[in-house]
Amino acid sequence: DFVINLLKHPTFLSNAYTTKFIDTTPELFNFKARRDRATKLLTYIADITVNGHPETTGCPKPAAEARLPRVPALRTDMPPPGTRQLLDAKGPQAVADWLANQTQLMLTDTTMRDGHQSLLATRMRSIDMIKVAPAYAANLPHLFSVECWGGATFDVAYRFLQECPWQRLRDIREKMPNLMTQMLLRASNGVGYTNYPDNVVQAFVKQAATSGVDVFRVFDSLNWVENMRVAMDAVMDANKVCEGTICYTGDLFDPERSKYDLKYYVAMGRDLRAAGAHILGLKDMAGLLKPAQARVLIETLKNEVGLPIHFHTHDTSGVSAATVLAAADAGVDVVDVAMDAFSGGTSQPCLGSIVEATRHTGRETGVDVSAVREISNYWEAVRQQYTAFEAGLEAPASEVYLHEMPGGQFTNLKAQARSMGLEERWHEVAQVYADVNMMFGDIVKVTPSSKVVGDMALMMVSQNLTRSEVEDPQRDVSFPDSVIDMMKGNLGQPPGGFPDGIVAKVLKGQAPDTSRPGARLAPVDMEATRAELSQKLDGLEIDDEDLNGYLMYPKVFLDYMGRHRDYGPVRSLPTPVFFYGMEPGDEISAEIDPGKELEIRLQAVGETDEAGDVKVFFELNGQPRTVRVPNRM
Ligand code: BTN
Ligand code: 3PY
Ligand code: ZN
Repeated sequence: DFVINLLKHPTFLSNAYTTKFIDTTPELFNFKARRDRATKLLTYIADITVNGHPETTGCPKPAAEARLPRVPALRTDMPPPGTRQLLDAKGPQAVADWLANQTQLMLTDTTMRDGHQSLLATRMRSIDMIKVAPAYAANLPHLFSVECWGGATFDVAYRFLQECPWQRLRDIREKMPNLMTQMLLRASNGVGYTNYPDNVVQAFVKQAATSGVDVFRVFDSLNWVENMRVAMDAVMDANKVCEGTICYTGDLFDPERSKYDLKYYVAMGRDLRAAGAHILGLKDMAGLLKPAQARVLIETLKNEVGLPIHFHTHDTSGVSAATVLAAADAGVDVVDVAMDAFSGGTSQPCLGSIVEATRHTGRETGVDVSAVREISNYWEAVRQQYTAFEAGLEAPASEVYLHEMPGGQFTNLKAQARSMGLEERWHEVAQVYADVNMMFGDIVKVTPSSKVVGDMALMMVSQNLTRSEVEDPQRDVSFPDSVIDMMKGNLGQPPGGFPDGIVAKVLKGQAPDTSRPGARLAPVDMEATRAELSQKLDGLEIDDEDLNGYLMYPKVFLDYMGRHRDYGPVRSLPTPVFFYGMEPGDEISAEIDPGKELEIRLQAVGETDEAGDVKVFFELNGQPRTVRVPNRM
C-alpha cells in the first residue's frame, strides 16, 4: 500500500527529500508526495508575488513587451553522431588525435557557462538551458563541445537559483547525447575559492564525470603545474578529455613583462603535456591576447608542444574576434565562442560571426549558420528575462589592458565597488588593481587569485592607500584575510614566488609554506562526513552528488537544502515566475515530474490581514487552492 509505505519511509518522514527523491524511489511515487510538492511551489509563487524576489528587487525589470523564448524546430529526430560518440567509442586520446587531424576550425559554445557568467552574473537557470539542449544536439552536431558546467555556475545554482547543479548536468547530458559537455575546473580549488584536500578534488572529478562531464578544462590560478596534477590525474582516471590549461597574462611582446614570455609558455605547455594533457588549453580569461601575439604564441605552442590547442578569450577590448581569426590562421584547433545573443563585451566572441568570417578560408567550421541564428534567437529572448542581472560593459574598453581583470570578475567587482559606495571611483579601482598585481609580483589573475587582487584593490581605494604606503615597513596595514591566506602559500606558488618584501609585510615576518597545499591538508573521511551531513538533515540519505556539493560549499549546500524543504522543486518554474511571481489571471504549467505537468492559475491576491498575512488564491489543475504567506514588504 503506497500511502503507508510512503509515510514510513525515513526520507519522507524527514520532510527533507531532494529533487532526486521521487526519481530514485519510484515505489513511493504517489499523489500525496506530488500534492505536497505542489503546495510548496504555490507557497513559493505566492511569496514572490507578494514580497518580490530579493535578488531582483530594485533592479531594472524586463521590458513588458519582451517575447517568450521559442525553441527552434529539430531538424532531425535522431541527433547525428558527434564528438561524444567518438569519446565513448574510442576514448579521450582518440578525440585528441581526431582533433589534431581536422582542417576545420572547431567551435565550443560557452553560452551555458562563461557566456552568462560574464554577462548576467551567472544567473541563468537550468530550465532555460535544458529546453534548448535538444536543438543543439539535432541542429549543431558539428560543435566540438558545449561548455555548460563548472566555474561559478556550481555555487550560484545552489546559492541564488535554488537548484541542484548536478541535476542540471544530468539533464543537459541526457538531452544532448551526441555532443561533449565541457566544464571549467579550478584544479585543486575545485569549483571553489580555496585549495581542497586531494581526496575531495578526486571525488569531485569522479562524480562530475559520472554525472555527465566529458571535457575538463583544468587550470591553476597561479599557473602552477604542480598544483594541477591531482585534478588532471583524476580526469584521466575517469577516461575523460583532460584539457591541461595555460592561463595567459601580460603582453607577450612587452619587454617589461618578460616574466611571461614565449619561453615561459612553451615550458608550461611541455609540462602539461608531460603531465598527461590530451589537449592544451590556452585560457585568456581577461581577453589580453592581441592578434599579432596570438599568431606567434599559437604557432610556437603548436610546434614546440605538439598538442592540439583549444583557445579561450573574452571580448572586453572589442578586439577578440581579430585574435580568434589570427589564432585560426596560426593553426589553432578549437576556439571558444558564445551564441550571438550572449557574445561580446566581457563574454566570448560571436559564434555566428566567426562561422561567417572563416567561410571560404580553408578553416570553415562546418557549422550551419542558420541553425546558429535560430538558437541565438531563442537565447535573445531568454536574455531579456534576466535584465535585472545585466551589469555590463556598455562599450568595448581598452582599459582591460591596464587592469587585466577576468571577464567573469569585471561585473562582480564593479557591483562590489558600487555596494561600497566606490562607483564613481571605478577607474581608480582599475588602476589600483593593476598596482596590486605588480606589488604581488605580477601574477596570473583568475579565480581565485583574481579575487585576492580585487579584495586588496577595494580595500586600498576605500582607505585611500597607495602601493608605496602599503609597502612601507613603518606603516601598519591590516590586510584582507584572502591576501594573508595567499601569502601564506595556501593557493600555491606563482612562477618565481611572491616577492619577499610583501610576504614579510603581510605575514608580519611569519614564514610562508611554499609546499603544495594539497600535500599538507589531511584527507577528508568521506563516510564520516556523509554521516555528519545526514544527521544535520534529520537522517536524510546522502548520495554522492550531495556529499560532493557539501564538501565544496558546506554552508551554501545546507542553506539550499533548508530552502528546498520549504519551497520544493522551484527549478520547474518559468524564469519570469521564479523572479517576479504571477499576476491575477496568469496561467503557467510546471513539470514537477517527467511528463507530470501542473497547471497553475493565479486567481487573486487578498488584502493583508491583522496578522500581517496575505491569502493568495490559485487554481491548481482546475481545483481551487489558497495559500497564506506573510507580507514582509
Ligand atoms: C565515430 O566515428 O565513432 C564518431 C564520429 C565522430 C564525428 C565527428 S564529431 C564532430 C564532427 N561533426 C560531425 O558531424 N561528425 C564529426
Ligand atoms: C572561473 O573560474 O569561474 C572563471 O571563469 C575563470 O576565468
Ligand atoms: Zn572565461
